[in-house]
Amino acid sequence: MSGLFITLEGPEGAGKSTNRDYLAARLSEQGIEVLLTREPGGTPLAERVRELLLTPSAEPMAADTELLLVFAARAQHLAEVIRPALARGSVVLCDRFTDATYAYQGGGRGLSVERIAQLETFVQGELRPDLTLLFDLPIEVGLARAAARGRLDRFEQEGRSFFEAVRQTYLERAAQAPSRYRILDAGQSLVQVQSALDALLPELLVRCRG
Ligand code: Z5A
Repeated sequence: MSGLFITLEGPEGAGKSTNRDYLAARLSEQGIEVLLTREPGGTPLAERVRELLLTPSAEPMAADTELLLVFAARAQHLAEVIRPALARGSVVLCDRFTDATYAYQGGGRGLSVERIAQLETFVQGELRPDLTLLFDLPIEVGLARAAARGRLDRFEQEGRSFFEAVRQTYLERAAQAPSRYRILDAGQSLVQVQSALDALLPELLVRCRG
């Protein structure tokens, strides 16, 4: 595979989508072919799985069901979108990927890391992100941004301890593999976050062209 796989991660309301679009515009200005996508989702079938995962329901979803749905959507997304784009040499900017599974299903739900790692290998083989931008911010700031948008999805209805575990898992994973992660302070104003992204741009351009 000759493209570059960049993921954006972080807790609720961290600004991943907003900054994914900003980064895509900066890269496109430099003549880089960028494919924007997201998880769960990214294909019609995977978007239907996303609906199942995010829509609150009277029937509680078992944690293992949630984990398998996340990886089912990912298998489709990889086959239909991500692997073909990387094979074409594109830069793929993906809003959440398997780090989110470790953070939400592992940290948040308490599922075994070994089980998640087995599914990761089963679904992805050797494929891992080349670079992950972690948008980190205090939980209350992100939840306030999410709440300002109105109706909360199934995950956003969780309690504070769930989101603290999500945030800690992200930070621990970044500390374990610092060469893959760049941590951005997403609690700052949007202008400040985007100027931190601008500072990363020269490195990103080298890697995109590499
Ligand atoms: N999930 C999972 O459990 N396991 C998995 O493996 C995967 C996902 C892949 C859907 O993800 C859910 O799926 C997610 C985890 C679970 N949990 N939830 N909910 P999602 O990415 O679609 O959902 P999200 O994290 O809730 O997205 P979000 O809240 O839209 O966050 P965001 O993309 O990081 O933020 P945003 O949309 O760019 O910005 C949110 C608002 O804040 C918006 O009004 C912005 O204008 C504003 N904003 C952004 N940045 C700033 C700054 N710096 N200052 C002030 N305001 C800002």
